[in-house]
Formats: sequence, structure tokens, C-alpha cells
Amino acid sequence: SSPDSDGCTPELEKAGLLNKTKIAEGGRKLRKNWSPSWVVLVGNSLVFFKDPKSQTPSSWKPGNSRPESSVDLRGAKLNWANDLSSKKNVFKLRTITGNEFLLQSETDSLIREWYNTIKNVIDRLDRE
Ligand code: I3P
Repeated sequence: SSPDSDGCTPELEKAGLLNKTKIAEGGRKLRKNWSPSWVVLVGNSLVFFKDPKSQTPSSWKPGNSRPESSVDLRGAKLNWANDLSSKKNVFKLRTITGNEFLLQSETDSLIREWYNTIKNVIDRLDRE
């Protein structure tokens, strides 16, 4: 059996570096501020960490990197949003609480994988 046969430990589904900006908080529009973010999809959440490359060696301690923020995917909406940016390969994630994020990558295949993986989690939660 798998190490998590009791299903109590959330499964790591995906992790990688994407460009991220938050564009709304609780439905209130925010000014864009793009920055690279280490994005981790685990269980029902998307968790954002500071880009490891932008951290100084002294500030980076393994096992001690606190997430900057995390997003509950239950009830979230995901849409391609190339109309919301001059950048290519942009999608928008909107949480049930009205927080909106744009995520972007220069690599077509990579952004498509992220879109599909997040969409699958949202669809699975919708069916529960
Ligand atoms: C914004 C910045 C963003 C850009 C945004 C600009 O200017 O250039 O990168 O978004 O465009 O307003 P500033 O740095 O002065 O805030 P994109 O890169 O996604 O196009 P927007 O206002 O049309 O969203």
C-alpha cells in the first residue's frame, strides 16, 4: 500500500516557478505587481512561496521557508485571461472569497500543465 493509504497526508500534486500577481482582494481591485513565485499545489490548496532564487543564502533555511500566502481551491474559478495582460500564457484564478490572481509562464507547455492540474482539482472538489 502507499505511504498515505489512510489519506490523511495531503498529496503533493505539482510544484514550480510561475510569474504571479494578485489583482483583487475580496472583490476590490488591486494594482498589478508581477513577481516570480514558487507555486505548490498540495491537497485542496495552492501555496505561494517567495522565489528561492531571489532569496539570499542566509535568508534561506530548508524547512523554514514560510509560505507567503495560500489559496483554497474549493469553489474557485479558473479561466484563461490573455485579455488581462500584455504577457502571453496568462490564466486567472478567482477564489470563492473574491481574491483574484494572474499566473503566467513564458513556456506554453508548462502553463498548460498548471492550468489542467489546477482545473482537475477544482472539478474534483465541485463533485464532492
Ligand atoms: C503596470 C505594469 C504591469 C502591467 C500593467 C501596468 O504598470 O507594467 O506589468 O501588466 O498593465 O499597469 P506599473 O508598473 O506602472 O503599475 P501586464 O504586464 O500584465 O500587462 P495593465 O494596467 O494594462 O494591467
